[in-house]
Amino acid sequence: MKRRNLLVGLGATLLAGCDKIANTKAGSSVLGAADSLQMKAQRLLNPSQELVPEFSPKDISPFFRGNGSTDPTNGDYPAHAAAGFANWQLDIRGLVAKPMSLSLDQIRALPQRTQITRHDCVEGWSAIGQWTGPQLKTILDMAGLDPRARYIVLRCADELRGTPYYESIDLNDAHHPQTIIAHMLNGAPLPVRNGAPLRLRVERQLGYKHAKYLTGIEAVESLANIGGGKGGYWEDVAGYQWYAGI
Ligand SMILES: Nc1nc2c(c(=O)[nH]1)N[C@H]1C(S)=C(S)[C@@H](COP(=O)(O)O)O[C@H]1N2
Ligand SMILES: [Mo]
Repeated sequence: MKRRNLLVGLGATLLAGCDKIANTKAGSSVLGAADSLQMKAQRLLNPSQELVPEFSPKDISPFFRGNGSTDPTNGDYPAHAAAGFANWQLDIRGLVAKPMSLSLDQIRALPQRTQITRHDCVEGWSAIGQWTGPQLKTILDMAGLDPRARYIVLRCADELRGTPYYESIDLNDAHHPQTIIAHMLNGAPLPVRNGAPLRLRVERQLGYKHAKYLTGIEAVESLANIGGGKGGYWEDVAGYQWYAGI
């Protein structure tokens, strides 16, 4: 409990500083939104985009453990891993004006964000890691969200008990400044254990929302036709809550 209080206290101190940045960014992105589709999509969002605590390099966990799938053996994944993920593509599809498929080079060429955050898994462990990648918002802005879009579905390459892993978040989390498509952990390409070559970081949510081995990002109006209709693998098979905010 002592450690927890310390972390909460530290978080509050950091937030005071980070808020200013968040406000500036939100302000400038609203002013810069010339595209009317974007404007309509953004009006649906909760304006509060406070940042979660970020830590310093000395806080980074010496080992960021893997959980769930840690070495996918299904489909093309082993061949991609053997090729160093040189031919990996991330598809942006669904309710977007311009569906697209991005290579890792294209993803690395976008503006990048690096953040040191704490990951909390419902199974009772936490780890602090430094993640780098473009904001999901940058990619969604490139593709142009349709005003009907209400959720972003994350499609993954791995399977658990024969079912591909999937997750979903609302547009508020999708546009949050700390929601990134990470391709690096602690300054190196993502290890296979932690979701190589791409994984979601959605820092206001519990571990199972942070989809690894990303192959697709799909904008949808409803989650009814995704998997069992509850919005994610664990939501569908084990009744985990869809909104896993922390
Ligand atoms: N594709 C995919 N993403 C996933 C999982 C998984 O099994 N497959 N497990 C989830 C769970 S429960 C947690 S806690 C984190 C673990 O991330 P890590 O392996 O980097 O620790 O990934 C999440 N994302
Ligand atoms: Mo987890």
